[in-house]
Amino acid sequence: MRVTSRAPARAGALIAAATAWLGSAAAHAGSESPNTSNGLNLPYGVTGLAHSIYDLHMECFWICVGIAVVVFGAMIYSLIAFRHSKGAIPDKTMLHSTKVEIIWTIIPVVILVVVAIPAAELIIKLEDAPPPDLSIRVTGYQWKWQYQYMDAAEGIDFFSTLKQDSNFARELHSGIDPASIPNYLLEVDHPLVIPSGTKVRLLLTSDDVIHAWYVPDFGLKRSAIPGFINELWFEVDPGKEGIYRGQCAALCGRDHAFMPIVVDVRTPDEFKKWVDQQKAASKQAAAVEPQPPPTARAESPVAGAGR
Ligand SMILES: [Cu+2]
Repeated sequence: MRVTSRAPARAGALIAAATAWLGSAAAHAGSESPNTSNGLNLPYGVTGLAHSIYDLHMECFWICVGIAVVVFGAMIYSLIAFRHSKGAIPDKTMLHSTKVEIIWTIIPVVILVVVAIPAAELIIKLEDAPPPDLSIRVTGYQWKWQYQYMDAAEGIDFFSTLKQDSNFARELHSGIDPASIPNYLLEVDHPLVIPSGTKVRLLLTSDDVIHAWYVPDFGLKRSAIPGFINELWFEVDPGKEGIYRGQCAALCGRDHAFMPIVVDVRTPDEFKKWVDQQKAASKQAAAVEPQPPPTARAESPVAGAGR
């Protein structure tokens, strides 16, 4: 009696949980950015590399589905058709059969080779960076990112840190409901701005511990390691301008969860305008910046030498 009365309640709870999960996935899909994730599968992404990664992932997925159907199909059919109650007698002719052992070694090897060829091609494509149109040096710190532009945007240099409203809300006993903060823990003060339809190369390093720069919609994740420069490149499809979000993906210390990545993808024209604005603003700031008094400048090398 007990079992039968509890079962529907448990099933109801499971259905409710599944509905809530699907609901959150749908809400995620409908968020403000052109984020291509539906919360259930890999995002299709907005770069050629991300599309290739997605296609390979789906190819492997369908191979796995095919294997599962064949293996479980054979198992379930055998269990039913040759069950003991039907008077089935075990067939011992296949025990230690060399022929069978060769077959079940060769078939998985062929499947692995079929998967390994496109996987190797894709890895080469990921690593083989074409000459970039724009390079940006990215440095990870506990717990923020620094973006230093090169090439046509040379001189633009800023830090990207967690936005203040998220930072206040995350404090213990802050009294602020995190649900009231838009993009809670996924918003920064200064996003990385890049142009679409342009080959962008990031040169990743770190000033303290290992961090990792990860934006799922670009299909990319790479470690930022002190003393090393890692490279990654991408080209966002034209027409896919918008805000893309990611996070540091290497456990880098106490505030690891609080160094999100926000990329603002603009059209090449809008990006050029932004670069001009940034350059004009930094020129203005340099003109206004007070110069240190001459005595302080003369004294500092002496003070440094004495230490
Ligand atoms: Cu980090």
